Amino acid sequence: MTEKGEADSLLVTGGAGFIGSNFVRYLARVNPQVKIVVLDKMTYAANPHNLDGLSSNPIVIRGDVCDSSLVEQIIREHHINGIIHFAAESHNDNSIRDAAPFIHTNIYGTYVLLEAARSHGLRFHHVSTDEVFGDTSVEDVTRFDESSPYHPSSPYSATKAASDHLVRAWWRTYGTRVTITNSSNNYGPYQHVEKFIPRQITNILTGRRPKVYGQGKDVRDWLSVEDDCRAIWYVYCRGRLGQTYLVGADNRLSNLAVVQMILRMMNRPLDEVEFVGGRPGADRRYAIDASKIRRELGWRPFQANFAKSLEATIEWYKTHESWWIPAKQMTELRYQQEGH
Ligand code: NAD
Ligand code: TDX
Repeated sequence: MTEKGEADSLLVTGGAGFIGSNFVRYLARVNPQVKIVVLDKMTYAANPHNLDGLSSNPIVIRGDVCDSSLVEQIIREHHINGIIHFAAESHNDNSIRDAAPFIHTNIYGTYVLLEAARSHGLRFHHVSTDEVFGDTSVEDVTRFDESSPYHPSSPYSATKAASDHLVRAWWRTYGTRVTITNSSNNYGPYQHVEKFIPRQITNILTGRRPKVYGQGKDVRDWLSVEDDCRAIWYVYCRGRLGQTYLVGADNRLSNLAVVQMILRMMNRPLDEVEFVGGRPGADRRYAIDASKIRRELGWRPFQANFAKSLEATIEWYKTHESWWIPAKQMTELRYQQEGH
């Protein structure tokens, strides 16, 4: 039971993806009595092995969050009383190539789950991103907070912004018990090799050069996935209903600086970087002010030392080749076709 005695049967959408699977692992560790039902479409981004080896095995259902009758059936069958919604198409580059699955899953899928939460009176937590606020210039020193205006740039971030608006509308109109977290860039184990940090580590491990878009000046605010999972759980259990909480650990670094750290940690020369074509409409800088979740819920990052956690992430990819090798070649082929 959580502090409010709510989440003893939890539907975790997207639980076989990167953050979702880390969340299931986290929860199995800190609250093993919570029954977890994972609903995941098992897209290219999922890996069913992400959930292997848990002592309290979650129930894993392969299916689409857009399938309202399946969602209804799961809620009834498993006596679900809360939803934590991770499922999404999550990669900006893919959304630039083809926005359709993003619009379907990220917007329509969120609507289906909100309707289910409304009709069954369920608690609903929506996992969202700092990208809904757009970017700042690289030189800027300001940070986004909960009152920052929405200004998304890519098809991906526009669909996440739309889903956030739906969540707030269900709170205001129907009183559905919602919360939202908007987190900055996560890193850690089980992240797909299409994403920046795992791509560079696995490029080096497979004899490729790290690929940096443009000149590598764009800045991201890195957050360890475990710190994000804990923040999501704090907000689910103790967050004020109808509220948004921003999550970040003040680890802002240019992409080039991160790649150079990885090269150094992997004993490679710094000039091994290959600069490739940038992303159309690329966001320059994200920066998160996480004061609200710190103040209201006592959250703070446990893995605030980015270099140390990056080392651990490199070690994870070194020791989990069989996890990422099957996806690597296809991912690089796709990037090659796009000039990245
Ligand atoms: P991911 O791509 O690794 O995982 C997404 C999961 O959702 C996959 O398992 C996939 O199979 C599943 N999925 C996709 N479409 C589905 C559908 N229609 N029905 C059911 N399942 C479906 O993504 P991630 O990086 O783990 O991100 C999880 C959530 O966190 C997303 O909502 C994303 O927008 C948000 N977020 C991510 C980051 C980040 O840095 N990765 C930062 C902030 C917020
Ligand atoms: O090979 C690369 N080289 C490179 O320079 C890749 C894959 C990316 N980049 C750059 C683009 C970005 O400036 O690195 C930065 C990070 O890129 P991604 O890992 O694709 O992340 P980003 O676009 O910032 O979005 C991520 O954080 C917010 C997640 O993918 C989103 O799901 C989340 O909402």
